[in-house]
Parts: sequence; C-alpha cells; structure tokens
Amino acid sequence: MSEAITTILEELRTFNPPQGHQGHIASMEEYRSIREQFRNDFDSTWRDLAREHLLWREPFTRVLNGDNAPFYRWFEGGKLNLSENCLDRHVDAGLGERTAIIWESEAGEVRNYSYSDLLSEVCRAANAMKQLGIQAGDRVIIYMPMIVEAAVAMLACTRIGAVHSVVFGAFSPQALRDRIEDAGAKLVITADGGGRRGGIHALKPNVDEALSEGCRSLSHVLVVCHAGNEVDWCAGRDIRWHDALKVQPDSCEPLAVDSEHPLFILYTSGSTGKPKGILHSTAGYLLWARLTMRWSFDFRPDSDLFWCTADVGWITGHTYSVYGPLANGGTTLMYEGVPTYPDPGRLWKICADHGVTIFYTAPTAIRALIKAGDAWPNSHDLSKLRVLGTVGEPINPEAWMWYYNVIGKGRCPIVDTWWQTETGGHMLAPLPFATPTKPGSATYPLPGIEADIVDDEGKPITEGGGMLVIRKPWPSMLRGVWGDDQRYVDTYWKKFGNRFYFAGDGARRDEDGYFWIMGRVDDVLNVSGHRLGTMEIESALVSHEAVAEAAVVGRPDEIKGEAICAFVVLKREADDELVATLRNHVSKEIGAIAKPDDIRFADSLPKTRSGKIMRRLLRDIAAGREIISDISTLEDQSVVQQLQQKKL
Ligand code: 6R9
Repeated sequence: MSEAITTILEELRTFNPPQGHQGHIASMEEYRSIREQFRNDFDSTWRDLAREHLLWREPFTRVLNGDNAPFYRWFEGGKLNLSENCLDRHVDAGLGERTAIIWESEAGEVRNYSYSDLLSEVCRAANAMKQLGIQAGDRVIIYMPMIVEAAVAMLACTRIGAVHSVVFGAFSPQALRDRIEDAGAKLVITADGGGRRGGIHALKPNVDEALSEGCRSLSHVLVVCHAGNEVDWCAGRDIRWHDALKVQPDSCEPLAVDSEHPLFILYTSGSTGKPKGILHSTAGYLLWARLTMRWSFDFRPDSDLFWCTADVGWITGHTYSVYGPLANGGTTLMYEGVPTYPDPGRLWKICADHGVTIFYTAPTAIRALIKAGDAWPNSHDLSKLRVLGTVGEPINPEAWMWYYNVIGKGRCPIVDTWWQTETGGHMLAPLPFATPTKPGSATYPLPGIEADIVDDEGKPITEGGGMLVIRKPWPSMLRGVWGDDQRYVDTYWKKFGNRFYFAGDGARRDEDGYFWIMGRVDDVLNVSGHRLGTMEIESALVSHEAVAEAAVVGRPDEIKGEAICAFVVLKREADDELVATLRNHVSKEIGAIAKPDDIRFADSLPKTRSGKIMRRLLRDIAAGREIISDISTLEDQSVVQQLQQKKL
C-alpha cells in the first residue's frame, strides 16, 4: 500500500462548508431530498432536468432506454445541437458581449473572446470543414496546443455533427497514427507548434510523421499557424486554418442531431491492449457537463471566472475547460504553457491577474507547488478564489491541507472530484456549500449517481474496502468503445453480470458513509494524474530490438503519485546507453509521460509455475520494500535477488 493511501486511511479531520453563501444545492437536507427524488422517480427527475437545462430542437420522448443494456440510450427522440447550446443560446439571451474564453500564453499575451466572437469563429470553422467535405458522423482528430482554436475546432465539429477526437499534444507520432487509424479520421486539425517552457513544442512535424506511410481515411490537415516554427507543407493535403476560415461566412446553421448522436471519442489506457476509444454522445454528456458545473463547483456564470488547468487532450479539459463552462454561459480561462514557467508562482499570478474565482487542478501539480514553497502563492492576491477543485488521483491529506490553508486561506471549500474519461463528468464530489469535507475523501455521490462499494460477488460493503461500482446508468456515461462493442461489455459490465458499471478503482467507505478512493485495482498506472496501461508500456519496450520481455509496475512517487518502473529481460548484453535508449524508445512509441523512471535488467522475470508474472512482488521490489509476497511458487528464486541488486 502506498504511503499516500496509508495516511488517507488514518485521516479523521472534518471541515464544515463556509457559512454565509447559499450554494446551488444549499444543504445536506436538500442533497438528501434530491437523492430521494431520484430514487423514487428516476426517469421523471432526469426528464425535468434535461428539459430545464438544455435547449432542444425537438423534445425527447423517452428518458432512458435499457432494452439493449448495457448499451443504454438517453433522451431518445430528442434533437439538439451542442454548439447552439454553448453559444447561440447565450448570444440570443443578450450575453453576446460576455467573455466566453480568456486565453493567456506562456509569454504573457492575453486574448479575450466574447460569446459573439466565439460563435462567429466556430461558424467559420464549421463552414471550412464542410467545404473540405466533412459531414455528420465523420471523425476529426484535433492535435493542438492549449489555444482558443482547439476549443473552436471542437465546437465547430459539434455544429455540423462531426465527431472529434482530441489527441494530447505530447503524444508521439506513433500514438497519433494509431488514433487516426482507429478512428478512421478524415481530417486532422493541428498547429505548427505550441509555446512550452520558453521554447516551442512542435506539433505539425509529428502529424507529418504519423501520416508518412499514408492513411486511407484521411484527406486533409488544417494547420493553425501559431508558434511560428518552420514546417513542411504537403501540397493538396495541408491547408492553413486562417486561410480556410477567412473566406467563410460567419454564420452556419447548427445541425440538429439525435440525442444519442456520437459527440466525441477520447482514447484512454486500459489494462490490456491498445488504448480504447471512449465514445460519448450528445445530450446526456452536455446535460451532465452543465449540471456538475453548478452542483460541484457552485458555478455562477454571471460572476465567476473558472479556471481548469487541464489540457483539452484529457477528459477534464473537455468537460471543465470547454463544455461545462460554456454550456452555462460563463467565462473559462485557458493557459498555454507550463505551470512553473517562468517561476513556480505562475498559476497564482494568473489567478491574481484575472481574478479567478474557481480553480481546478490535479494533486500532482499541488504537490510540485508545495515543494516550491509558500512564498510563491503568498506573494499574489488570491482573495477572489472561492472554490478549489482537485481531480485525477487520490489527494494525500498533506496536499489537501496545504491547498486549503495556503491557497484557500481556510475560506474555500476543497472539492475533490472522482470521475473518469468513461463517466463524462463528476461522479463523487462534495457540494462546496453543503458537504462537510474530509482531507482525501471525494465524500459522496452526486445526486442521480448510484455509486456503491461492493465485494467480488457484487454484494454491498457498508464499511471497509471493496470495488467501486455505479449501479444505475447516468446520462453522461460512455456509450461504448469505438469499434469494439465486446471490449465495452468485457471491461465495464461483465465483472458483475451486466448489472452495474465497474469503474476499475478500489474504494473504502467510512463510518459516516464517505467514499475514499484507493486507486486502480487493475494494471493501470496513474502517473501525474494520467492513465497509462502497464501493457502499453510493456509492448512499447518489447518492440525494441534489444528487449526480449518486459514487465512494468508502479511505485509510489512523492510528486507524480506513481512512477513507472520497468523490469527488462534483454536479448543481448546491455551497453551504457541502453537505459537512455529504451526510455527514449518508449517516449517515441507513446509519449514522454510514459518514459520509465527506473529500468532494471534481469536474466528472467519472476513468474509463477503457471507462467504469470508476479506483479505484486515486482511492486515491492520497485518500491524498495521488504518482500512479503509468497515467493514459494516462483520458478527461479535467484531472480529476486538479481532484480533487487540491479538498480540502474
Ligand atoms: C477525470 C480523470 C480516471 C482515474 C480513475 C481514478 C483516478 C480520478 C480521482 C481519482 C482518486 C480522485 N481518479 N479522480 N482517484 N480521487 N478525485 O482523471 O479521468 O484520466 O480517465 O482517469 O483517475 O483511478 O479511475 P481519467
């Protein structure tokens, strides 16, 4: 068990919500009564929320269709357009001049986009895409830095019913190629590069490399000229974004699509095989993006400035940098750059300069900033902050307390939100002005979410640890794994006989019913809040000519949560450069975040007699812990000693 989890288990402090402000959900009584309402009348509660919160072109006729479970369908018969809900709706309500997005570059340039500006830009982009032959249902890959054009591209897809798939800019050409091919994308939207740590992180060359062997489905690449780095040009295929948009009219009729029309695919790591394309659909996702902004963050579109530091390449960036704030007609901030550039005070400076009121980040960032010292936040005016959120991994109580005291000055509730790419939006989270919080606990399920903790047979566990499941479908749930229905059923539903959704996380419930997330129960690592499958890294390693076999495990890391430790059996003698070579090889195959922190060589891997790699043993070795696993079934006992010694 990692240190973070041990301290979480011993945590007893409770913090009451701040007084004097009425939240969207104002008290625990109100919370309980909404939950009751869902329990008593599930369908009509969702029906009323969907009618109240979304702008429909045609009303839906059925709330939830579970006839083909676990392939659930929500709000059938309804038609709507997502970009219309996020843009036109607010412009039509007279909010056209309100700032939709504030963007700041690493160099300090600031741009404001009003709702009217954003709508025009989205229409131009949608028209340009139409002219390139993109139609409803076609897939579009977005491989961009954190610039407004990334949000414009996403919204433009939704305007014409195209399905976007955003690929994180730090992913390698190989990872990009896999995603372009798996999605069968017709168009890639990218930029020459993005600003990073005072330099430029080139993107377009990666697209060129990804497409170097051709790609049947793809016809064009739209390139935003942003960073100014020199790029090659493939005539006939590559088109400048600005050239394509400037000749287009700034209006484009939004296409009313079915509630269940696919909205986006987002690739995420699983415990086996290649990353899977998590598929989300339109109405349910949008409803939950809008509602959770209000419930978990108490978002007030007319007065709040919301900043989620996540890149749009992750689900958090989708739901809480772009869709959630815009669905509510509020203002969202985007920052293109690293949090510690030019110094560790950068995030706090941005909060102070713009008057951020709700701030949402990951524990790994908090831990890194704690190390930099309190002087950084203390030298900026953080008095506008009123709610602080965290996401991505368990937050250790020390980091929670620092966030609460040093950043929030004891005034701001900490909202620890547990959710996943698959869930589309928050599942467990405190209501900032109602729920008493405990450092390290995501507290309770949000209204409408029937989360539970069960044992291996699916029996509920009232106190203690087990597996986190969700008993009832919810509107923003994934609709499938792109192109692989079986994998959807096998990964999320089969474990409990298709009865409830299996999240892949372990959790514990305390005597007050609070949920405490204990981390993954499968072979998925959480490195700085990013999900990586051990299998993925292992396959990357064995694709190198020198590697015969590899096993990857996580070990606790103070900043990153988990570090990557690889055990490698070689086909030939190791040379001095091999560790660096293999690290770079993994980076090339997957991306820099997947680079192993430690690589250890051995003559063989510890396996049981039935041939299973003893991962628990490897985890102990990686962490430098005393070996408590039973190694009596180990075929070759000397391997253990070898692995313990050979730390490189
Ligand atoms: C939103 C996001 C999902 C996995 C999830 C869990 C971990 C996320 C957490 C958390 C403890 C939290 N996780 N939030 N663990 N406390 N508040 O991160 O999506 O990238 O798909 O990762 O992250 O293990 O299963 P995703």
